Amino acid sequence: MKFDLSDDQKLLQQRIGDFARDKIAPGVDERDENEFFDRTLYDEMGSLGLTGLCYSRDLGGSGGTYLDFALAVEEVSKTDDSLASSLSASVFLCQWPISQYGTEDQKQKYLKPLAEGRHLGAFALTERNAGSDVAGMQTTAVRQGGEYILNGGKIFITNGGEAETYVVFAMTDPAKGSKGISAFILPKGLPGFNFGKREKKMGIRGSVTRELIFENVKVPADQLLGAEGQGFKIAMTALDGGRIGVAAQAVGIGQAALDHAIRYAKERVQFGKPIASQQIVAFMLANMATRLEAARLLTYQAAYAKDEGRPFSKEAAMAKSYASDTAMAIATDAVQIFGGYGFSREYPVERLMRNAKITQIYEGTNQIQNIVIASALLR
Ligand code: COS
Repeated sequence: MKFDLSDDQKLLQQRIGDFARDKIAPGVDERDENEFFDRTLYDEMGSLGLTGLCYSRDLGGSGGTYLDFALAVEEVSKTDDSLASSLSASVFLCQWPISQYGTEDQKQKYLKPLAEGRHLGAFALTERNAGSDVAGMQTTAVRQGGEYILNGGKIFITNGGEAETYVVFAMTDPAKGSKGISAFILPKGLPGFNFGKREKKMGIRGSVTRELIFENVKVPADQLLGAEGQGFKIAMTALDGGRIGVAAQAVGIGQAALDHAIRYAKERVQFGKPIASQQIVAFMLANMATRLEAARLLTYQAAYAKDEGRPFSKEAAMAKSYASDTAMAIATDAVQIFGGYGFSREYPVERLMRNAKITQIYEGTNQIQNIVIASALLR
């Protein structure tokens, strides 16, 4: 068993780390404060090849692995997890289902510009009355000749309004429950496809989360993704991959919080010595680092299983659940180590604590992850 990253993977981490230091870090607080998604930074990540890392060269990618991509998400997340969240949602949740279930035409038309980083993608599953319970969705798609007519709406959509391409789920046969869901590719700009409320969020404020509204949207039948009725499976398999991205994002947040806490604990002097010399603080740091390493290993293991073509739903759910709880715990401890300064918005750990929270919630709450893990164990 090998635990080392390859030289290429270390080089990738270094390249992204340099980019993050030079380009991403300078405006991270302002973007959070102003709730600003900086598309130029996303475009630059595309130019660096991050949006196409795990797709083949003929589709605009560089033929890398999902583990490479998880490393990229982690590295971006250390500096700006809002940006990591936009990247991960586009690549795992929009690009991947097109790569897996799309026709050749769909891949050339939609996946290629996404993988090349010229377009941004989104995944539209959640509805007002259908969050954890995906089969409860009320958006409908009714076939009329060569088109489907979509009506309904989606909420909490990462990259909503900013993205050019949306993988959207709708009921084509409501009587069949989860087997009556189908997936569609919707480009931005289709008549009747509009954007509603932009969420004002606790964290990841540098990424956009928005409502989608469908009013008699005419979707050509060749924009059906996969087969009619295959939508639930497409959504679940996309979320399996997406959870590796959330886990990587959480590991990045945890690493950033730990780094800040170590630096501060070595500098901050109380009772005549740095607080890092107080055993109570040193032991907190030790526990934070140990949990983080376990979260990282679970994340890489899930990505590796995906790359090897093995079942990985359980592994991804474990990684997502453990890494997100870990990020929340580490960020909270980092705030504690900073004391009053940790509660101040002048220091980055309060942003990390706010941002960690969403990793326990989106792409399935951690309660849902336990359902996925338990159902795999008991199957
Ligand atoms: N990968 C591939 N197929 C999957 C799948 C996955 N991860 N999860 C479910 N499916 C398939 C099932 O195998 C089943 O197909 P068949 O009937 O052909 O065997 C079909 O989808 C319907 O699944 P169903 O939900 O009826 O039963 P299961 O017992 O397989 O799954 C759980 C139960 C709870 C594990 C599943 O419904 C689930 O993962 N729900 C979580 C939903 C979720 O993540 N919500 C949050 C959304 S956040 S945007």
